[in-house]
Amino acid sequence: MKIFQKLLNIKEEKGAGYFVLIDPDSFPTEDVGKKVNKICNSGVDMILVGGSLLMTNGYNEKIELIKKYSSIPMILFPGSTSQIRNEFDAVLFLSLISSRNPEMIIGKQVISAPILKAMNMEAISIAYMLIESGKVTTAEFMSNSKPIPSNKSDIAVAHAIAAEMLGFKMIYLEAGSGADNPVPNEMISMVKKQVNIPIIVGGGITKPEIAKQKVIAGADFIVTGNILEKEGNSHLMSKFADSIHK
Ligand code: 1GP
Repeated sequence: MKIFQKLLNIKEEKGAGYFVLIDPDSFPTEDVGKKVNKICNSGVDMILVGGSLLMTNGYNEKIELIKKYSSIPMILFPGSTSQIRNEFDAVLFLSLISSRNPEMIIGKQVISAPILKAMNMEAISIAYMLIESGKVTTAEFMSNSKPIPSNKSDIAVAHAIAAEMLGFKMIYLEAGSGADNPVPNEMISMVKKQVNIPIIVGGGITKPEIAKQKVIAGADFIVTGNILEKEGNSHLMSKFADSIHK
């Protein structure tokens, strides 16, 4: 079964799905097994791997190991074309539709699409929107694009309607990794009212109760990354899963 169909099934069965984002820079190679086992035993639906920047060596080895230890799908959340690897079960094929930087909307995609096709890799088209979140995030800086102001839900809604009309499979409302403020509930619910495609919400979600509010507002999938990388926080994972699933 295709990963996109699995995502729809998760949404149907559990009300909403939970993704944990692994930043390959954030842990040493010898910790991969322990980390992945913890994720797979905490009710997480899928693992996302990626990041706007890679600062350490050993990416390829880590991807091989995550795949080896994982019992759930591993999906690429790409920061660049060079992160594409055969081991992934699918790739979130992002177009940064909130940007006016053509490289991030279509340029990178033209370079990576033939590679993904030749690999027979499932590419799930995602209308990716950066939402202003209190400070300049890595995604904003690296993509050289202005985020949508967090109090301008109508702008996000207009982008979302355009994304659905253009045939994107999903929408990703992104506050940016480590954001001070997550995407506002009001913006999520206004987008939800206007489109039928699933909505992923991530960035700055630091508590299970916050994740639950995002789901109540209309998020179909929640992503957490940073918060679980802080020492002693891995126990939060099953709490997040419980608060996201019905
Ligand atoms: C970033 O949405 C993800 O792309 C996760 O963000 O690291 O803040 O949880 P955090």
